[in-house]
Parts: sequence; C-alpha cells; structure tokens
Amino acid sequence: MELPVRVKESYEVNNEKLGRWIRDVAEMCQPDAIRWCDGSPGEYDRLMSDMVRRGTATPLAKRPNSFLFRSDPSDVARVEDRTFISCITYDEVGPTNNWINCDDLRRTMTELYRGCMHGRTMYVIPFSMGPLNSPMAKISIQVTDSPYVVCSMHIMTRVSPKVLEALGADGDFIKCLHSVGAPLAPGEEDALWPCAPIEQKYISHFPHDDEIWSYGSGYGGNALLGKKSLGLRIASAMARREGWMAEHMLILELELPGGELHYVAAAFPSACGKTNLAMLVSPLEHKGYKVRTIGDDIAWLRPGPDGRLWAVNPEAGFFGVVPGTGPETNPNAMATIRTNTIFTNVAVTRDGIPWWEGKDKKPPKDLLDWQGRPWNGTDKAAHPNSRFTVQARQCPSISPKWEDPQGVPLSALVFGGRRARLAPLVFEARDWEHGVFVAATMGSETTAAATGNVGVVRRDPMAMLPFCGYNMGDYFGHWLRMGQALESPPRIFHVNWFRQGQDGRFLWPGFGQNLRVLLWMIDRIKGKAGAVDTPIGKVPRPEDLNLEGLNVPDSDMKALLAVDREEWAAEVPEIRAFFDRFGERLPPPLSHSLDALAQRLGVTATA
Ligand code: OXD
Ligand code: MN
Repeated sequence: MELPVRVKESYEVNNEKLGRWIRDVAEMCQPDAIRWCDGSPGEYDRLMSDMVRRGTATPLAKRPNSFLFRSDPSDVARVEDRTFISCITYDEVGPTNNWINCDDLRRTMTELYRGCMHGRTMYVIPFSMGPLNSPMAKISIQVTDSPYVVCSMHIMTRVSPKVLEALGADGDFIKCLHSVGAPLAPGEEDALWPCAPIEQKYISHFPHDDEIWSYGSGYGGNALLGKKSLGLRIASAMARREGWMAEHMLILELELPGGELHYVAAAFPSACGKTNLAMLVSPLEHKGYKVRTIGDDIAWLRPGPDGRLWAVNPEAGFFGVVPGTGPETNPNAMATIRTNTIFTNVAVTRDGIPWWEGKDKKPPKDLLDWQGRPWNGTDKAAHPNSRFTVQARQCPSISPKWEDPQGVPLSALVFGGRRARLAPLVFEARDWEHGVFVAATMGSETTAAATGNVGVVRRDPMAMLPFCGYNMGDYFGHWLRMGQALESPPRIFHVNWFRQGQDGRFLWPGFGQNLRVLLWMIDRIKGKAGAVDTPIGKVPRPEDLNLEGLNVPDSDMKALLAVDREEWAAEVPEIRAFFDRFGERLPPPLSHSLDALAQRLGVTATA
C-alpha cells in the first residue's frame, strides 16, 4: 500500500523489514507526517524550540540549553499495573508479571493505535543500546509521536543514521512502538502534556517477537523504550536465550592507591541511590582512593574469555530522580546537570531557576510547584519522582572506560534494599549459589518511582521485579547457570544504607562514606579483611572496616552490623511463601539455601 506521506526523508531505508514495519505502523496510527530522526544537535534544537514555542517546554535561567517540562498529574511514574509481558501462556511470564495472551493484547491495542496519531508527526528513531562497535550492542527503532520522547532518546541512547547502516539490508532490530494516545481532531488544540487515561495505558512487551508496544503515557520508563522496556525486559529475555544477563545495576570503577582498578556492579530498586553510589565522591581521595562512573541504572553482563563477568552500560545518559540530589549528597550529579539538561516535574522560581527538595537548605521565595501553581509551602514543591535527563559524558566522574566496547570486568556484585530494620550495613554471601539466594530474596520498601503505595516492604529479587521479561523462577535458574559458566565469578555482597535506630534516625551517614563498605568488599576479595560468620553470611566487625576520620558512635556501628536471629527467623516463612509462588519453576538450589538458612537460624523452613 502507498503511504499517506513520504517515508524517506533524509536517507534511504534499504532494510525491507524496517520499511514494511514503518508502513504498517503508519497505516495503523495515521500520523499527519513522518520524520526520520538523525540524532543531530540541530534536530534536538529544532524540536526543543518548537516545544518552547508551543509552551510545552520552558527554558531555565542560568542553565544553558536546559528546559523544564511539566507532565500531566496523572502521568508521573512507571505504571507497573499497566505493564504486561505477553507470551502465549501464563507460565512463560510467571506470577510476578502481568500477563495477557499476546493475540488478545495485540487486538486490544491495535484498536487503540488505530488513528491515534491524527494531527501529530510520527518520529522514527534509529538507536543503539550500547556503543555501536560493541559486541553487546542492540539495534532498535522507536516510533513515537512525542517530540519530548525524541529529545530524551537523543540523550539516553545513541541515535544516529549509522545505526541504519549497521542494520544493513536484512539485519534484525527490536521494534519499539510508542504513542501518547491522544489523537487530535482537525483544529483541536493540543494539551501541554498529551496522554491517555490510566485504563487505556498499556506498556506491553512481546519477548518472542523482540517487540514493545507502549500506549498512553509520555513519562520516563513508560515512554523512553530503550530503558526499562528494551534495556531490561526484552533484553533479559534475549539474554537468557543468548547466554548473558540484563540487570538493573549501576557500574562503578574503584581506583586504589597505586592505580589498581576494580569494577563493581550494584542492584538496588528504583530511587534507592544507584545514581548517588555510581557518582560517589571519595572521602579518602587524598589517600588515593577514587571512584568513577560507568553507568547508573542498567548493566548488560556476559562471561568473558578470561572466565570473568564483563559489564557494559547500554545507556548514553542518566534519567535520575531529582529530589535528594544536592551539593552534599551528589556533587557530581549537580555538576552534570548544570547545562544541557531536561528537568521534568521540578519546581521553579518565577525567574526560571529550578528547585527541588534537597537542592539546598531553604526553598527560595516565590516558588511555583511542579504543576506550576504557587507553592503552598506544605506539599512537595518538586514531584518525588521528578527527573533530570542528561548525557553521561557531562558527568565529571565519568570513567574513560564507560564506552569501552568490551565493557569492564567485575570484581563484585552488590545487592541492596531500603530496610529500616533487619539487614545489616553489609554482608558477604558464601558463594555464587548463596549469593543468588540472597539476591532472589531481597526486600525493599517501595518508593515513588512507580505508582502505588510508598514505604511498603516488598520482595524485589535482584531489583528486577518490575523489569524481568519472563518467569522469575526461570530467571533464578539462569542466574545459577551463569555462575557455572564463570571461572572467576564476582563475589556477591548485600548492603543496606537505610538501617534506622529505635529513634528512627539513619544509623549510617551514607553517600560518600559508602566507599568504606566498598573497600571492605575489595579487601575481602583480596583475602585481607576479616568478618564473622553469621547465619545470613559474613559480616564485618567494626574493626574490619576502614572508619578512619568517620564519626559514627560505636553503639551505632554495633547496631548497623547486628544480625538479629529472631527478626531473620521471621523472614523465613515469608521467603518460603514468596518462593512457593513459583511452584515447580523454582530451582531446587534456592529451596535448599532457604532450608540451610532456617537450619542455621534454628527454625523450620515451612510457611
Ligand atoms: C528508573 C527506575 O527510572 O528504576 O531508573 O524507575
Ligand atoms: Mn532504574
């Protein structure tokens, strides 16, 4: 069939599958125009100027080339309830994912997509996750009707005509289809943040087809499909097929005095400090301990020919939570977002200075809140899930290795949650299998990164609960198998920066001081640091940590490292109940690890 508008604009599309897909999508969505994106600064500037003219974007003062966007109040976070992994059978996606049979879901969404781009331009974005010259790179095409998404994809991924060259005439690509789901009638004025009502929002993944269909939201992980949808959900399913892993992890580089380098990847649930840890400023820099950033959210891991696990950051930018980012908590992030940054849902002064809780001690006068209303001084001025979008290369702590096509070899994997009680500051798993058990059973209090209740403890295995593209029972099995494929696997640790005293005070200063915990890990790996064996794993004594110059009272240190048998015993039936949800898909070694934990704690392992 003939297209309603020209498909080819700036370059030839000689990949037949791509041409056909774009034609089919255009026929279904019926945009007024189609534009192929080239990822150039000129394209970014043109789209941004257009959004400023229409009032969607506001230029910020004193921050060159930076803009404020305000989303619709109904569209402020990932919508986990409306996120689907769609295969033929429920068993393939398992109990922790939302499932709809793929044919049914495609039928429902096709009806929504029909004519959904009326009055809008359809942008075609060729992008790569991972440096294009990396063996880990994945080529993808996102179609979207949101210019905000195009600009964000410029920052977060590698958008370039070179991607089409790499695709060639018959290469395969991951299909990412996105629409804000708000067609315009002729002459109808557009909303400042068009989106669809919640019951029409769908973030759907078809792992068998390497395809994503997102409808109705323009925000973050719902709409920037390279990130959670491709980088984690589709990638995790591909990784299982291909023998690698896609994980919700930051990657950092740790330099020791004398220049020895170690790489650490760490998985924490959303809004639990991955960006802060990745950009940590070393309090022991004068002693030669430095930290540099490789990535802050996603790690693609594969066994290297040397038997170690190698990590690549597939993203090109940071989509970070703004509140809580300040000169003390994360000076590197503050420096990163001084220019060329998109801010979404922060507060702003009347003269255009952005503001958020945690930026500085006192809010300025005359503040407009994230919805543009005069701030009432009581509610949050910035939305708790307000975000910055900025290129990684702007980060002062970025490592020269961050775009290495081979990635970096990992010394340690770290898992952690937000737990007011229970989990000590740090402990080490006995071996890979026990580490997989520790990671599979980690719990964390929920945050504002997803819609729903905040502060409720939920099991979030490997921080992947919302991001695993297949049955998590099988995912645990894949983790166990990967360990067997590694001759020198990274050591596995668990941390909790958020433990509180009886008085509700955080016991650990966190942020830069987390370096001391990383140093203990490296010393453990080198056989240089002590630890006590406890039922949950190996825990340092205060004297095993480098606490030089740090002012944490002895009683707090003791409380931070305490393992309370009764509290842990209470976890056992909860873990058992969680495991039971996977039925026969639960790998037996995990069940055995639970039995062994119960035995060490002196309790029985039944629910
Ligand atoms: C994110 C998230 O945006 O985890 O990184 O929600
Ligand atoms: Mn994340």
